[in-house]
Amino acid sequence: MRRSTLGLFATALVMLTGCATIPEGAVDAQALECPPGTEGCDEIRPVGPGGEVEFEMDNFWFNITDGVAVTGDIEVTAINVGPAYHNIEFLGAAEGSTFMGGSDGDAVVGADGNETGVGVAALFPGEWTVICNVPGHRAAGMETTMTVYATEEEAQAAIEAGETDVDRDAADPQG
Ligand SMILES: [Cu+2]
Repeated sequence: MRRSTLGLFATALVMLTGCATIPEGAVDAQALECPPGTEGCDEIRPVGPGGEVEFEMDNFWFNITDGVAVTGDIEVTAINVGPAYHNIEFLGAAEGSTFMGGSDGDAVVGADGNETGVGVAALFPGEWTVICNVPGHRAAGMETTMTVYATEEEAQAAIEAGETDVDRDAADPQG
């Protein structure tokens, strides 16, 4: 099901001519606005309603517990149900995400043990790899995927079909 959806994105991409730097899956994208007096701005950002997604995390797993993501700025709530610090990075998130920097690098949100954090990930439509980038944690199991839908209609169809990411990993969070 996801594969055929991504095929549609690829078809739409053909219409976006003249922008060689647009990422794969960028159905609806716009360049960042250039500050007055500058030139050469070619950063491309996802445009859309975004949405809200909630993750639970612990040593060493993620589970998406609520929400659905549509392209745009997606509010990401990270509920840490364990004792150790973890963060959430979407590999390839666009400019406009709340990149933490420092030792967290391109993570968009982090949370200490039994705390909750909120960040924003700017994502194009597609299936994204989600990791905790604390050294060793990805290899220990903190890697999952999250689907970002191109439109709210697509997201609604996935909800009605019971095909969203919510609780997908709950039965076997270590898996
Ligand atoms: Cu971690």
